[in-house]
Amino acid sequence: MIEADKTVLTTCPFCGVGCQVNLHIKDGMIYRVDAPFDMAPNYGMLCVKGRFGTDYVMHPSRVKTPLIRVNRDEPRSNPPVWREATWDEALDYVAENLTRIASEHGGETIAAYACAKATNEDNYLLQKFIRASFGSNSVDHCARLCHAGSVTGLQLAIGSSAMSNSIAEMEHLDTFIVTGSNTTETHPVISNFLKRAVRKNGAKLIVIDPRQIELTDFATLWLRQNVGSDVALWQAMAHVVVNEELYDKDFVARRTEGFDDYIESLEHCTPEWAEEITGVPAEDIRQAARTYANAGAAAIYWGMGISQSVHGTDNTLAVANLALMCGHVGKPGTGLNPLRGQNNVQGCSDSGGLPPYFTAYQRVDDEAARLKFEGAWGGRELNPKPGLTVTEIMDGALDGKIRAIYILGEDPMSSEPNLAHARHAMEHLEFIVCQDIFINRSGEMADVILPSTSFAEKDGTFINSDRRVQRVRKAIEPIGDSRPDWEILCDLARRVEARMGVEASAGYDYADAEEVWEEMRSVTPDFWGITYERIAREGGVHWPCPAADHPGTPYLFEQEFPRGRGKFWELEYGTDSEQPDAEYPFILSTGRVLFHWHGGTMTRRSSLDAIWPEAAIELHPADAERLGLATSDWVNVKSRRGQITLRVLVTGRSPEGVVFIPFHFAEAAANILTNNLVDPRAKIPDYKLCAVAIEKTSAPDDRPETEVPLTERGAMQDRAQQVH
Ligand SMILES: Nc1nc2c(c(=O)[nH]1)N[C@H]1C(S)=C(S)[C@@H](COP(=O)(O)OP(=O)(O)OC[C@H]3O[C@@H](n4cnc5c(=O)[nH]c(N)nc54)[C@H](O)[C@@H]3O)O[C@H]1N2
Ligand SMILES: Nc1nc2c(c(=O)[nH]1)N[C@H]1C(S)=C(S)[C@@H](COP(=O)(O)OP(=O)(O)OC[C@H]3O[C@@H](n4cnc5c(=O)[nH]c(N)nc54)[C@H](O)[C@@H]3O)O[C@H]1N2
Ligand code: SF4
Ligand SMILES: [Mo]
Repeated sequence: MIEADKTVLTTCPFCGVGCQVNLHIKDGMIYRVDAPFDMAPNYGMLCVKGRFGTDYVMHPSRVKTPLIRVNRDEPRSNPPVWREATWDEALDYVAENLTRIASEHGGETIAAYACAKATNEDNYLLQKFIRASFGSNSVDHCARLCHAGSVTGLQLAIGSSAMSNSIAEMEHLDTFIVTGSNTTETHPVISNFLKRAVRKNGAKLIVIDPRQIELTDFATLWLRQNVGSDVALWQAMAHVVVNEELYDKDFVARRTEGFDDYIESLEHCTPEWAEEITGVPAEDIRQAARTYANAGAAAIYWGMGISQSVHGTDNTLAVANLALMCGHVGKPGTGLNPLRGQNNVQGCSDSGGLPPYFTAYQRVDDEAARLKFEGAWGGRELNPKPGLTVTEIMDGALDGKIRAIYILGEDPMSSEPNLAHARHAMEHLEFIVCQDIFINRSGEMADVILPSTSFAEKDGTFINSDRRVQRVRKAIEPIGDSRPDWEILCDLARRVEARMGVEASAGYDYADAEEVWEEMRSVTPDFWGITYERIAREGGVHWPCPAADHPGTPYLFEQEFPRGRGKFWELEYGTDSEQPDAEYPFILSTGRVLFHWHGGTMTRRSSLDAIWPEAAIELHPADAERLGLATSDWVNVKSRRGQITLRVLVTGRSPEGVVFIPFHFAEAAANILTNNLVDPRAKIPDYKLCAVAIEKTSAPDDRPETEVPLTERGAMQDRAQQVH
């Protein structure tokens, strides 16, 4: 029996549930992870990633010293040749190049990717540095590739995009809809609460998803719509609610606007009309609408199936229209709940990691907000023009609008759609800095790697999916010469300011992460009442929390919406997605599996990789038969953008004509195939729909057969889901 030297309470670094974990430390190593039974949000539960996946922290390939690329005269796509550098050398080199580019081409040609894995304190300082030193507001992060559709839609409908209700309400639900969220694999602990609501409370669950996910086993009703047809389905549900007068007249009158025009626009959206488009029987649409509308309280949870679409904004508006109509917002057990993905994606947005906003959605083009930040940041003049988004930054690299990118813990070369386009854009850049714990695919194209500490080696805060500000606590010493992100940024910002000869520094002298939080809190009314001391006492505090004696806000919009009244938006079903044709006859949907994380930078360096070591394409049995394919056969999958090679997993989870590939595996990167077409308003790519062709091939020489046969892994995944 190992006895811990110490046990440190902190927050899981993987998903937006924000589970509280105890790291058990012996001789500077994490040797065990468990969870306290008395703490929200997870009350002792953890999924396989939180419990067994944090060993990436100690992987030998952690970057241990700053690295400078030697072969800069070669194309960026060539394998990098690195030389180790001291911190002084590397930071001076970065400061020199960024100041030079800013003076030659203007500060606005410098862009940054904030990091939904890093802390609020880290991200606050990144956006402060980029905005204050370079006058550039082009600071964005992976939320653009994630909930941008949800955010844009919800801003239009109600003026706020955070998840409206808390995780704690979930197990008491009465009725709820889960759509476009494979919750069991992506928010496993949340899915436990949802399953508990069904099992223990007898709650009614409606799943709306083209793929069979584990939650369909718990559903009263499963609507299996055609990929990308959501708007028609929700419009038809609204049609039923209006037709049968099931809407909440009082709520509509008191809290909303635009209802009359909206219902007029719905006239043609009958369930029969929607059946044609969605493939869902009209009777099921009626039943779903009645179940949701007639409930005393009903919640909607959604994920990437709604957001990641060329009509992600419309999808979200369609969802919001129905919720507003039925009055299922602003009360416990209701709400519009986009489940946030990354451990700190909510916090990264809240900390100012978005082009138009300082902290907590204070706009850069709002003069009062800007003057406040100018005052707090040494009087540096700030740019009132919102900057570019992630997808625009990539395009900007191609036309010279963007010359340098500072990437804090993101991996566009795995996560962007149409990687050939992304690679081309990266190749065009003059200067790329990657500040990460590993050299990921994007790092391989960088000029400099700055090694940061992982969550286990630093202090700070994360904000989870239900807006709960929680602590991250240092448990082990930094690996090698790595330093906390916030500290690196301060050191660099001081060097840039020295070169620019600024009169007054924007202020980068902090003793610790808490001092950074204190500054953030002082300029952010929504965080005012939240201190490290209070988080230690209460475990976590839900923002908005405007005063020390304010209890925090577990659910939003009780009295009114941030935009005043909730607004109904008229919608027209249509699609701009790439459609399958004779040459590319299958629809490709991409997403996740339980054991892996995004480009795999972390999980493929953890013990989880042994359980799920290889990419596979899910193929419906009827399609497999037609193509003469069986599980474990190798196939080439081709789209108009590129081709990958991987093995087949025959399963009825995907509907006929639709294939699914997780995007975790660099050797068969799904994003070589995906399309960089975006939603015109949210700029989010169409990750859930592009056209592909499949052909049988032989095993590639460079890809060893893995030890666990695919069939067994499929079964293992099913078992893992049942164990929770
Ligand atoms: N294990 C693991 N967990 C994760 C992550 C991870 O990489 N690995 N990433 C985290 C992040 S950042 C995020 S954003 C979340 C994402 O969490 P999810 O959104 O749950 O993840 P996806 O796998 O993208 O699955 C989306 C769901 O959308 C469905 N879908 C596909 N097409 C459509 C459609 O046209 N309409 C609708 N309504 N649904 C459709 C798919 O069948 C799938 O069930 O997961 C987080 N959790
Ligand atoms: N085909 C397809 N593509 C997708 C999606 C999809 O569904 N399908 N989903 C999209 C979505 S929802 C998302 S959110 C994006 C995710 O895309 P990314 O955010 O680009 O992916 P991650 O692999 O999570 O990148 C996190 C990086 O942070 C590093 N890191 C971890 N901890 C720290 C830290 O403390 N400090 C620093 N500096 N670095 C750290 C990790 O090593 C890793 O390199 O992918 C998108 N791409
Ligand atoms: S559910 Fe999410 S936060 Fe909880 S242990 Fe799993 S990955 Fe970590
Ligand atoms: Mo995400």
